[in-house]
Amino acid sequence: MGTQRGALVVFEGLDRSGKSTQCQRLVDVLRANGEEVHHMRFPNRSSPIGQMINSYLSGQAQQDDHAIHLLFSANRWESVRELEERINAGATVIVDRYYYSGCVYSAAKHIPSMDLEWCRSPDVGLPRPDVCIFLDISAEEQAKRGGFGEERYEKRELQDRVRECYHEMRKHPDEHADMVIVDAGRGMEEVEQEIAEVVRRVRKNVEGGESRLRTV
Ligand code: 2DT
Ligand code: MG
Repeated sequence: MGTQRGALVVFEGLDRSGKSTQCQRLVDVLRANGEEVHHMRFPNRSSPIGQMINSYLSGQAQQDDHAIHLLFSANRWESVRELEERINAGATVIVDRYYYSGCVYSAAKHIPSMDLEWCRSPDVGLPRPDVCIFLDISAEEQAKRGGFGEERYEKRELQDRVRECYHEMRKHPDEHADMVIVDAGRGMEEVEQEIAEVVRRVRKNVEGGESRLRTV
């Protein structure tokens, strides 16, 4: 019998939803329990493709909207082997943003040739998460937390459209089964506890279930 595979846990949410903080906390707690954990985030700005993405996001470079969309997807594909290897070696892999971000930030631009389905297609075949924890935050709460940064997508109007696209995406039959909404407008500890519960349940399912990793 081979090694029991690990779970693939994805975090999604708008900017200021507390996503990166909650990811880090989960990683820390699991590691403190002696678990094998691998933490990734997309975009991974360190690769050559990631550097192109970073230049685009920071406003230093321009890109056609389709081209940048495909670069974000390519940035996931260039990590796919590492992702699969870690999972198959038994690690819990925790990912901060994945193809859901790829879909919704692009679709929110409302470009006719870039609907959700088109946006999703270059990611078809990637490892499918065992759960996508969607940290949901209202426009009001997001505004209260204030301080959008300077990057390209950190604008009120686009963020509102991104929120709509996340909820739209959740209607897709596959996405619906995987996406768990967590109300991220609450205190950090409360949100953390709910996430821990979701992750406990998912890891138990993976341990008890069919070991093969599914694909998007
Ligand atoms: P961070 O602030 O989390 O670094 O994200 N984005 C992200 C996309 O438009 N497409 C994608 O595929 C991914 C992964 C979301 C930087 C911005 O990049 C957006 C916010
Ligand atoms: Mg950001």
